[in-house]
Amino acid sequence: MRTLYRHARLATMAGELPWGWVERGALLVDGEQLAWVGADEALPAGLAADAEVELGGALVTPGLIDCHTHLVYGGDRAAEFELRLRGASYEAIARAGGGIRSTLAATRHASEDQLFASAAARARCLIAEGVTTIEIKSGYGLTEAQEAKCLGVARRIGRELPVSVRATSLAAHALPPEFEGRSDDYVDALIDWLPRQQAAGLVDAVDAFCETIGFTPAQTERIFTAATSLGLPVKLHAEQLSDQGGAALAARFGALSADHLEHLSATGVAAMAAAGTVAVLLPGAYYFLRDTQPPPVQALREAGVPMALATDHNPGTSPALSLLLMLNMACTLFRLTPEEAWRGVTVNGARALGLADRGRLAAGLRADFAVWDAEHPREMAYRFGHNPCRRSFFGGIERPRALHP
Ligand code: DI6
Ligand code: FE
Repeated sequence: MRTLYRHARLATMAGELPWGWVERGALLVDGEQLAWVGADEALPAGLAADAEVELGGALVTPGLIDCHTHLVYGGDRAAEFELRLRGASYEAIARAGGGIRSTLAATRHASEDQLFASAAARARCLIAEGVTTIEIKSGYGLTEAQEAKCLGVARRIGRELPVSVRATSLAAHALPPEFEGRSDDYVDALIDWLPRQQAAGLVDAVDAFCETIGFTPAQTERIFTAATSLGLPVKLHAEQLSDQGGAALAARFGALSADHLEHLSATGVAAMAAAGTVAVLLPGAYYFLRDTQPPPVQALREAGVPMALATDHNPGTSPALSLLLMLNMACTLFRLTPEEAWRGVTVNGARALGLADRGRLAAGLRADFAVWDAEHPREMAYRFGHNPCRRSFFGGIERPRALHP
């Protein structure tokens, strides 16, 4: 079945033109894929469609990609937010057993169905904005069974909702209380779980939180050695609160991405550029923690490091459920251009997940796209608190219109 979508204004995010712009464009969808993308009048005569859909000049972009989320967890941290407003720091709360550990307890208590219900509700918020691919990390279970429960919920989101899910094992997120004072033993344990997580089809990549309140570079290196020997790609929470040299370490392992990067050094930038590691910028966490040191965007830009953008949705540092809001924050807080921000949630978001089949509108790629009530995508970087997504297509199939406002 081939369907031709005509009379669209396309921001393909592909090719040489800014935005990959096509003023009067068309998309030919064949099954799950785009069979042809170009100017309306240039459609080759031999490409017959079984059906035609008139888009009436509407703006069409690739489906959005949220390449860094912690969507599966129990409870919330609204009370901790109040504590922080009264002066407690994120690190101090974490050291006192709050923070990630309080979410750990709530997640362990939650059933698989409860976790699925809350995570699916969050995923629907992202889907409403045209998101078609979501990365979901574990990291709030921290035992083999609990981590499997959370990764299983991530997989179930991908099965039951019209969205692609990439599942990342982040067992090295925090030290569980059972391992107090024995962080190396915990690293041994989580390395031992990996082959079984992989055999169960629960994991697409491995991540770690390399930080003074997380895991050391030496521990991260052990985790990465284990992951890469299994053929699993790695990613890293690097240089969020301090410079641990995490990005350079990640680059040495050919990491797909290094994420956060507020405290990234020039050495780290150079290492990422040489390795082709994507910089995933997370303005939601920067904003919510009231950080004052933005990531070195100009240095990343000059070095040609691809920049992606994500919500980092998590209960502690970024309870954001809008990737469109991140477009605005990346521009206002980090000084990305609207086009860079959009590349961050499309083509570079795909690259941060190692997915070559999406993130642009081009022949041969997945037919994941969104239709907007807007003249130009820069409007979505400019406005905030507004969702003009009207329709979206996932693998060539229109998602229920009720999912959109
Ligand atoms: N960095 C973050 O910002 C989140 N995880 C991480 O490694 C915070 C997670 C939390 O506070 O629950
Ligand atoms: Fe994160």
